[in-house]
Amino acid sequence: MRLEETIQREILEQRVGQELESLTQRLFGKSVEEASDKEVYVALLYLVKGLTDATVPNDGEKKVYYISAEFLIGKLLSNNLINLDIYDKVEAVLKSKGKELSRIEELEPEPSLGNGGLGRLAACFLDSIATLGLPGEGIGLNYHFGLFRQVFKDRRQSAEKNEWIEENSWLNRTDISFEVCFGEQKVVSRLYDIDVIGYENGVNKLRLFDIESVDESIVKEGIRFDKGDIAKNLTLFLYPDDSDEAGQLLRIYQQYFMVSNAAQLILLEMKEKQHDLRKMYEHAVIQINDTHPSLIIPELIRILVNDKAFTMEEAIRVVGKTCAYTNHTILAEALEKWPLSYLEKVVPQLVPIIQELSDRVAAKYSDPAVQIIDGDGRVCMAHMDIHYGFSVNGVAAIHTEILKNTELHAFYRIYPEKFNNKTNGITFRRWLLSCNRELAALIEEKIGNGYQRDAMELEKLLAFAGDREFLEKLEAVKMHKKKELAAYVREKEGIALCTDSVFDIQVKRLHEYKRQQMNALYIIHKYLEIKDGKKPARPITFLFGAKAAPAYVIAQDIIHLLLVLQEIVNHDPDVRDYMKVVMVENYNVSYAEKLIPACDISEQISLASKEASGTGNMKFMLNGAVTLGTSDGANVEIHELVGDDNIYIFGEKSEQVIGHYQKGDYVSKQYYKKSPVIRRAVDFIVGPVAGKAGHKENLERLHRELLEKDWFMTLLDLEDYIRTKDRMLADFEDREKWQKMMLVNIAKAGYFSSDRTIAEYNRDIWKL
Ligand code: 26V
Repeated sequence: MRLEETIQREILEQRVGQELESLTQRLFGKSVEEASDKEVYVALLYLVKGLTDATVPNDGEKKVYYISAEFLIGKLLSNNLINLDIYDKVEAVLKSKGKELSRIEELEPEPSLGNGGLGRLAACFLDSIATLGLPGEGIGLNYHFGLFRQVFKDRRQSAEKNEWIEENSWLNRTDISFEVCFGEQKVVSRLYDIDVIGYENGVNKLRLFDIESVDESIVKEGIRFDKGDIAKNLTLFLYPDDSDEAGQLLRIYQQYFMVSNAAQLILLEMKEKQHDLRKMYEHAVIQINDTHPSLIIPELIRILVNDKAFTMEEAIRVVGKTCAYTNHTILAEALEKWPLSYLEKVVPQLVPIIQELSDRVAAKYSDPAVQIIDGDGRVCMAHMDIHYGFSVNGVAAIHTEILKNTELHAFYRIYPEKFNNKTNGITFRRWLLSCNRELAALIEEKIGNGYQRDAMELEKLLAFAGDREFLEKLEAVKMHKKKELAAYVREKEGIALCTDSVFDIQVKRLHEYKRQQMNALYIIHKYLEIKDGKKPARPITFLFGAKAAPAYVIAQDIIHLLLVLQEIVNHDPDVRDYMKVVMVENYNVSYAEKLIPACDISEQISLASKEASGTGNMKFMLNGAVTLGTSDGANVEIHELVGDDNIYIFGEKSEQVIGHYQKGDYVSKQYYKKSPVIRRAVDFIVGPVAGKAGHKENLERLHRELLEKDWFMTLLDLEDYIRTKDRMLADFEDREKWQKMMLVNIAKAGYFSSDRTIAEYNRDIWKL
């Protein structure tokens, strides 16, 4: 057996070598040795595409269509090589020809087709759907520039376009094309596919719609462009600034373009397979990822009634049995409500359908909380999904409970059977096997490779909690990843990190509810302590990565504060040997893959009740970081799994926080007045030291916000946060204790595999 395996591997390696050689010859007339890294990258792209073509597509009687405005897929080369099980072979072949796979991977541009958690989740789900061999595909948009590329200028964020589509890319142009009508105006779409390769399994597709008339040259400096000309701008950017009417209209144009294409594609497949449309739900299930694709419901109903001779009742029944909705946030400002007048302008053909759906609800229920069209004439997209879909799910246990008991309580009373929870997950292929090959190898050495198929097998690691040698090796891997990150940060940001310091990391979208500003106040507190002569036992490195919506003013101010602190702390001779602050530029999936394996302290400090789930928290845990977090989102489930001794939980609980909102009794100034520690940290923002490094306008506005509003209650938990983080830093000095915590966190991460999440979606909702 062993000999057979070795021979097989040698044959494959030889074949990979020959294939690659013939590709570089055919494409560039060069041998692999002669080809440039970029040319080798292109050859690898073709190699993977060839192997994918030879892989069996996952097919079946029923298929899931995961419709989403975002698929934050990240770079694909190394992930695809891993899923095809040829990573090591390719690496070995390249090495023998003087090439470094890791350097070649750097040359792949990262598609930025998502903002954060929601889009990344969709990408993890595609990986798991393919790996579990389920028939399913993602449907979304092919944004030419995606989300903006973040650049820091004068300690502020500015936005540039992110060009990711090259002549040779993972996109495959298809011959599928549809007409999409916006009232009188018609545009023609074009479908591009990206193959999604399952781990040692079949292949599925991510289907991205585009229009050929898009004109990239209309983008002026930064990401500015004429929002009016949709034939030219429709798929240029992801979520263009929607702070004004033109931006909001463009978003509706994008959403309708996405769902009109999706509906036409699904109906085309139904026709090709000769399925009975009246039993559509036996062959198709549509998962609506947040409310961005919600117009699929009225659109399908419209087509069935107008073109397929359905009665309204029949259409509502069939569509209702086909569509399921996932909620990803309880933030009121994030729940989409489009003015009926905007819909009238963009998609007048849908308005009578939406009106009808709304009237039917109004005739049955008088409660204003469950109406589809509200008193201000706005269409509540989530409400349409809940009334006219068959499933509503939250993304972590606590989140689903809050939906049922508070935010969507009125709906839960009408349709208790529709509500269900699906705790999020992450793909271990990307977030362990690919980004931390050293840790994966160490785990395999101890418990074999069964965990790669069944993540729960990671629990076998618990047996080694007393194994000194293993714990030391775990620590050695962490140190190795810290050194790699330090080298990268030095190159990218020009900042030298001390790898013996504690790496404390908060990376995620910038939002007040995530409370990066609370972390900043801790940094100020530490800085002032050091200035007072109180030195920490070991230097601390604070790392941040975050993009902020361009129109979100306070978020911009928080970024400014972090960059100001970076300047002050890293240049103060009294302090810089004890702490460093780094806000990395243009945080994205690729940067996450470098930061997460190197982390000691994982910051998950959202205001309790506000973070639906979080998925970064899971990635950090899997890579042996210890969580410092509130009882929010999936932190609650992490806490239950690892137990009190292996996590640091602080702050008020969600019931208390919800109570504060209901009573309106949180007054930030009271906390400021009561505590000299808080006062000193907060006032530093407008003091002379910060004033010298930063802009008065940003700093004063942020200071005012914290004292006069602080809607996300930063000061509520600040003192507890400082105490808990200090305790954590002290515990870091007990290396054996810390190593054991690392081990327990890795061992208990199996539950957060997206394979488990997808198996649950399939068991309870999709039934494929
Ligand atoms: C959207 C918006 C839109 C405009 C105003 C500000 C704002 C704030 C938040 C959002 C959230 C969009 C939905 C989203 O990304 N939710 C994230 O979904 C993840 C996957 O389920 C989950 O882990 C995160 O907790 C949740 O924030």
